[in-house]
Amino acid sequence: MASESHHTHHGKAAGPRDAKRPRKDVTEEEELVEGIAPEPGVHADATGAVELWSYWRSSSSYRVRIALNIKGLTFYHYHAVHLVKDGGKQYAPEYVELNPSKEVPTLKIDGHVLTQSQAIIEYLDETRPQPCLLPEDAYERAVVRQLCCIISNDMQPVGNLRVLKMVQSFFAEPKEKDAKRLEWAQHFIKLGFEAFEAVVAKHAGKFCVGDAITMADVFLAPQVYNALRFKVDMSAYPTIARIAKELDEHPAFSAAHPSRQPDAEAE
Ligand SMILES: N[C@@H](CCC(=O)N[C@@H](CS)C(=O)NCC(=O)O)C(=O)O
Repeated sequence: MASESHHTHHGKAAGPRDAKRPRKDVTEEEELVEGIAPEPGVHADATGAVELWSYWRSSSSYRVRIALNIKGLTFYHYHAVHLVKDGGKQYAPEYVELNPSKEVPTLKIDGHVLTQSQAIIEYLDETRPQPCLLPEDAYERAVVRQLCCIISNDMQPVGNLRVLKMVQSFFAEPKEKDAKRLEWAQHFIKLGFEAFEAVVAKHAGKFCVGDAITMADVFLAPQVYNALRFKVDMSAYPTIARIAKELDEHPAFSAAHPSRQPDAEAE
């Protein structure tokens, strides 16, 4: 099995929305995930179920979970893809058919299978425009995308699991493997956050670009979670730290937090 199936819902009582979910995946393993309450009348997906393949600690999956919550798409099947167990379930042939990059996340929505978190989030924003994750002004949109690129092009790829594993493979001693992995991860997080801080300091209001949540915030929160995992001192990035604290308290972000996912493990 490439993934373990869970489903997400927000109330104990079965409501009309529950009736829309296909029942085939509902097993004893199902778990209740507390999220934000959806707006009355908002349906997860007009054409059927929304399904997310995710790993609790994956920052790219975390981005998509936040975006789904912001869009009120809080009822979806959660398929846990364990990136470490048995060499990584992302390599299982049935999963690779869904996601040829052998990565999470993958989202099934509107009858489409989508991969690449930024493409997924932009699809959600284009098909469900409210609340909007990209500003109306073209320059502000460019700034939002610039911030997203710092995270998704410059930072996350070099800190990805497969890259960290490769770094470790160059060293023989377990202690050295761990030390070099940490050094590598911290180096690129710091480099990226220095750039992000310089840009965001010029554009931030309550959030990264002005006072409304944008895609830049959706990308930032998971990257800060990742930085904290790698013990990066966030006091060097005061604007980022302030916004991250603000985002932590937002229900769409807190419900998407790794610790609140069905496949969360003790840290
Ligand atoms: N550009 C991709 C990156 C996805 C990605 O790297 N996912 C990581 C977890 S955050 C992964 O699945 N890594 C598995 C591996 O390295 O084997 C996206 O934005 O969706």
